[in-house]
Amino acid sequence: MNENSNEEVLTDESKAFSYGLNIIEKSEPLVAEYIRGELGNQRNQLKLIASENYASPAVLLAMGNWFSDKYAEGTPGHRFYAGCEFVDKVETLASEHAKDLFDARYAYVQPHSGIDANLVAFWSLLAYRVEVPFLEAHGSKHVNDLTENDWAVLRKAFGDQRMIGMSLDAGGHLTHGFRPNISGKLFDQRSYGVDPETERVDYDAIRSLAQDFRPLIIVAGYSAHPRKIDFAKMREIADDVDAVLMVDMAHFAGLVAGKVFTGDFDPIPHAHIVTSTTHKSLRGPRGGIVLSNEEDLTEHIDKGCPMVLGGPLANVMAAKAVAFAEAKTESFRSYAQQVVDNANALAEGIKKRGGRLVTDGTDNHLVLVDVRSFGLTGRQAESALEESGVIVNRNSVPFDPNGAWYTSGIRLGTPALTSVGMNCDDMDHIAEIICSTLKATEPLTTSSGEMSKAKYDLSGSVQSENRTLCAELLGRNPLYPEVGLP
Ligand code: DSN
Repeated sequence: MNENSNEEVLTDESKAFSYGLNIIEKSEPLVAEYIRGELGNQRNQLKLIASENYASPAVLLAMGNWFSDKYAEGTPGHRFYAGCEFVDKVETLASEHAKDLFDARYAYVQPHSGIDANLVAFWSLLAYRVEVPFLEAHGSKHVNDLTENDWAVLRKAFGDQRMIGMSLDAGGHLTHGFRPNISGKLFDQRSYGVDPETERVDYDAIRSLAQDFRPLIIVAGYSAHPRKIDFAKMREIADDVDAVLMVDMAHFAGLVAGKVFTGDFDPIPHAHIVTSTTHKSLRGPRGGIVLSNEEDLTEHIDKGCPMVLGGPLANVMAAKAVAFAEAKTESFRSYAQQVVDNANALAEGIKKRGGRLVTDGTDNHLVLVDVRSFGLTGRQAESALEESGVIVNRNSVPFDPNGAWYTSGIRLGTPALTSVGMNCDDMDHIAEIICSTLKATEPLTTSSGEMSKAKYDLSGSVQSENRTLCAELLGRNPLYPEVGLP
């Protein structure tokens, strides 16, 4: 409040979002209502989804403007549309920031998501390793110059390529060659798991799989593995079998940007190509990027649009430029270190209260709890925690007997709660909320007398105490305090 009057002093952020919502309200009031509702929900939930975060007001606002109206297929200076002066500038700025942030020679900032970034990477690798040599062998410069027969042979050659990636139950991602995703329909894929004892990556096993299977591409990266990966070792394995090393750092890009993962654990100096999302630990807008240090690959990556992407979203590239600028600051480095410290504190807090963790701990932003240690499935744990005000997602654990639907684990991540300022003490309180909820949850029996994998009973008193504790934690660490929307 202003000292000399009763008028409330509104921050720029409050004005921007509240005036924006007033304008939206005039066109479709329900949308304004739903946007307000989403903020309300996010403010009332303890968000531990490892792949989510809270982007800054500057990142959010950079997405909502007239850049959204412009078509700009192509690359800066080489567009298929006229009138791209400022799209060129903003794409170049985002790309320069990304190169600087990650110390990469080349950055492509157009992918709309992680799956798109991976598709750009796959097709640029196929162009470089399969199409270019084929065209050279046939004395052609372009696929349009090939005869129908030669084109059929090349199309088949694309489909004959091999890839290896981390298995889904070990924490890999669908886009790393699994059949429900287009990558699994395109590539002949084999996956590597983790060591059954340590649940960590077994580099010797990967080497022997690579030597037997001779893949074109080795994918490293994960969406649910709580440990760092040694990319120098992965590169040695790739070089040994003349494969390309592709790293999908979507989950831990913020830890690379924040210089928590350096040396052998920084993928950029070791991989031929690196892909990422921009919205997870990196805390930018929803989107993807591709980075590389390989000069020979860049012209193929640049063809991502229109090869596999629709027209670039200039508004999102603008928001990426803002997010990369933010990630270059000292405060982002402190944030990234705190994400990891918080994950470690959360892991220790859960262990000391009787929870079993995959790999017995963490050295990144995520913790994978084997909820069989509480007599539950992942599905039961996820729902019981939601009732207590904690948002997590169920996840397979290595060698999971409960399959991908019910699962035996929950995945917890600290990027979002670290963004609102929570620290290691807060993580210990959260570990207590999680463990007391899970201890107070009992699976129900089905009509045939078996233990249900979905139904459960949660003690009402524990649930309501924990909801109060969550509200207190969120009250001390509010989301977007500068945005004064009710
Ligand atoms: N949905 C993201 C995650 O949760 O890891 C990746 O697809």
